[in-house]
Amino acid sequence: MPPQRILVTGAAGLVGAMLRTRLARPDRVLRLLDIQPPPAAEPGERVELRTAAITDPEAVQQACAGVDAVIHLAGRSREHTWEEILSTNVDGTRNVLEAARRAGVPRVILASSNHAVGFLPVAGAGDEGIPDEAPPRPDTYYGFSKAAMEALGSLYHSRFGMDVICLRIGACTPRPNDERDLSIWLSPDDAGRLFEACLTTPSPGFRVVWGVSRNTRRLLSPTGGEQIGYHPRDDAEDHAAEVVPNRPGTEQDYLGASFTTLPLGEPD
Ligand code: 15L
Repeated sequence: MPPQRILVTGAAGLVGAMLRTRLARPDRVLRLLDIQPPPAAEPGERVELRTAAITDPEAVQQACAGVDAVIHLAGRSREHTWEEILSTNVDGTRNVLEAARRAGVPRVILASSNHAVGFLPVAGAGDEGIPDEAPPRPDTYYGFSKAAMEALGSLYHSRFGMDVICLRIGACTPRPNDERDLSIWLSPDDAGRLFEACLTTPSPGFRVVWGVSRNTRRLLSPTGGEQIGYHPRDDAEDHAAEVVPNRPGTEQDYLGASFTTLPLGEPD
């Protein structure tokens, strides 16, 4: 059997680096693409390194050749100018989906964000948590681009039958940094478990799923994750003594917190 081959865009970024070791399997090749050259392969590591921008459709097309699944992490990860957000996050995502379609890649996992729904009131979470598929309420142009990403994923599923899972990631950092993160943290190990579930769950169709750990101060529903076989183990509460208070004056009534008051279109 040939090895499974997975293209990871944005592989040199924070989440990409976390996944590189955690998604490694003896029968799997990770094709790592980034605009910055990804770090060289370790001895025995089954990786293929590609340096290219997702705004280059030909390079993305070449990167999709012979691939079984795409994990799309690349893009601006915070607020930026409208032009840059449209080019990198919206056109870039469309390039990835279109290249995957042309190459016959059956499954694409899209890194969306809590900021696609950043204007959801935290008070409305209830005991069950905010549902995975809550309608878009972006808090920035960045959040808009994540909502657009989800809509593009839905389009490519409906038109072409591709499996597309959009992960609305909370705060994926080595440790929770501030009080807010105690509700929305996604630990590096749980990120590995989540993306592995996305790769292995049978016939997911189109889904929107929260990307969070098993946090005591739960705000977001665990249901969508459970349905794809994601069983998080980490709890931000274990780090509660180390986090800093939320910055005074930042908006905590909404899920997107400080993003809801950032100047729109100003690089953050
Ligand atoms: C995101 O979507 C960003 O990419 C990340 O930098 C964090 O700001 C995170 O959301 C968050 O909400 O903490």
